[in-house]
Amino acid sequence: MNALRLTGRSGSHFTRVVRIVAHELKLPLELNVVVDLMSLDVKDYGGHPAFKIPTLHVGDAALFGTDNICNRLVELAGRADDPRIVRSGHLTTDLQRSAQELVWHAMSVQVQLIIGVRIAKLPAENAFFVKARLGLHGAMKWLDERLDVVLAALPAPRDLSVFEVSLFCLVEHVEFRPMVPLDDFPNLRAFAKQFGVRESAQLTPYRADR
Ligand SMILES: N[C@@H](CCC(=O)N[C@@H](CS)C(=O)NCC(=O)O)C(=O)O
Repeated sequence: MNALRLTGRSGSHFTRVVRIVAHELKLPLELNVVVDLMSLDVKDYGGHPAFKIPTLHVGDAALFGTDNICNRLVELAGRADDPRIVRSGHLTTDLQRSAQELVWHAMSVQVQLIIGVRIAKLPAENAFFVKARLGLHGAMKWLDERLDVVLAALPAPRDLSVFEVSLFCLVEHVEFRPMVPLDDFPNLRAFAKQFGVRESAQLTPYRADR
């Protein structure tokens, strides 16, 4: 199979979710790097009209949204009916669904803080960012306190769950771009350490693209 193309960045946690899932599914994926996140040219984002990454390119089509892309990769790998691949839509309890929502939310807050404070140099003490950072901490604390129950309720045996991949990418990203103290979340830390031994995780470390 020809390599699929993904527009993204090595330092982007949403991009990494897709890269890990592709690797776990044994789908070759080539990364087209967005060099300047402040670019206002849609072409630089692989055609994403909202200037976001990642974008997956399948033939002439472009697919937006990390969760959508994960679903598409599972289809492309011919494993859409495989119960060992647990996608976000397979979560059955309110607790699991809330957990997945908080992971996506926390990842989005990190993006707000990076674009707003780190790149656009807006004041970190602005009420918008103060609330965002507190919300990020709250979401991660919630996840930390319930992690065991959420993981125990995931379908098993499984090869992969999008929940675990996204949680891993979130936790390691907080280490890469510190915004809240990771020491406050010992269970998330332990989980990331365990997940991080996977080849797919080792092959996709966060780094700044030049
Ligand atoms: N809902 C999108 C969110 C993607 C997202 O926020 N990506 C970040 C990079 S990790 C981004 O595009 N940042 C640039 C910006 O927001 O201007 C998805 O699921 O793919």
